Amino acid sequence: MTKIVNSWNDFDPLKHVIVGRADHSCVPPEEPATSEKVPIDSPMRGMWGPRPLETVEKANAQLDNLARVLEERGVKVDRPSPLQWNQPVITPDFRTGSMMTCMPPRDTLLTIGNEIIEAAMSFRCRYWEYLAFRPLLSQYFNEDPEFLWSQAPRPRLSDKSYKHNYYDERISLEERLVRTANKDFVTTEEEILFDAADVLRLGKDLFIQHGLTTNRKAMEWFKRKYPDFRIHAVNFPGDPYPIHIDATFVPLRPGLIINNPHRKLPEAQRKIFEKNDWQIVDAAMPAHKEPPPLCYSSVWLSMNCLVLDHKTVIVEASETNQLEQMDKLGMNVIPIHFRDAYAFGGGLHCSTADVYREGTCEDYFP
Ligand code: ABU
Repeated sequence: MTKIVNSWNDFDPLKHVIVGRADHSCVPPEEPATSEKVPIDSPMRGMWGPRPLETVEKANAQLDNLARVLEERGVKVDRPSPLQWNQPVITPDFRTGSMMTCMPPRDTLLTIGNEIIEAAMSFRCRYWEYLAFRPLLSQYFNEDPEFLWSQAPRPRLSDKSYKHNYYDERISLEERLVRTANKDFVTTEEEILFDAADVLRLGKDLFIQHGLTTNRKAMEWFKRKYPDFRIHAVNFPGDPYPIHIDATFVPLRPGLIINNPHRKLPEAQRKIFEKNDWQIVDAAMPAHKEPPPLCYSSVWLSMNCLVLDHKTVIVEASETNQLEQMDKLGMNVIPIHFRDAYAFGGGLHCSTADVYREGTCEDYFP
């Protein structure tokens, strides 16, 4: 019996990780939560169904390459077991035409110390996504006597969980920004909702983004679940589509974090970092003007890097500005091609979920 699960942050030496798979991925039908994220003039509006096979193969080739690079550096890599995602999701509370994917694992699984929590995600199409990870979690449970396997309260995702007619009209970018600043998002406070990728783990402190995929009730759940932790609700008023914190505020090592310069870090949080002598550096500008086709994420996947230890980081190979900045910040940079995977749910950090990093629960902000 050995210790398999342990991770308290995103920068201590990575020893064991899950890397997603793109097999059978679908563009899901519109639903209250996703129509929110798809811009009204996007070609993805109104279309759904299996993603073109050629794009799935290209994404898988890059995911496999990521797994290979990690293994070459001594990191153990596990892979999920994709379902046939083109099946409908039917519960007593809703019906939607298909599932989505088991990319990216970072949205579904949250590792805090020796615990992995299956998140309470707000997309109906992602309702069963955790099943792709069950064989792995079951194996960890059998092999690691200290592993805590948890699931946040399963949301019902009934109509009560969303504000309806919320974006029926064409909404300008300015209006979206006003709504973000007012913390006015598509989900209601009917039940606990969060994506794991909205949670930034820094030892005893969890910085949780309140946005399109995570609500206030989730913050309250985290406060009660972890009474010895400090839970910080963060809202980035410069982000018109606030979904996941890992292309906004990305720690590289203790004392250093890069910050999306368009997404205005609130003063209250800035003070916490500065008071404890952390350096907050504006991330380099993305090298691309647009995300790849059929991609839900923004060009800021440029900063969605995977930190292997306090000195080593994997960055997308075409993100030349980000590569250069990491080098200047004293990191050894491993560039790998990954843009073909972006459309399947995100960048290098999104596409992985921590199982084991060395290190313990530190208090970085005493
Ligand atoms: N899953 C990260 C996406 C963040 C962004 O679109 O900027």
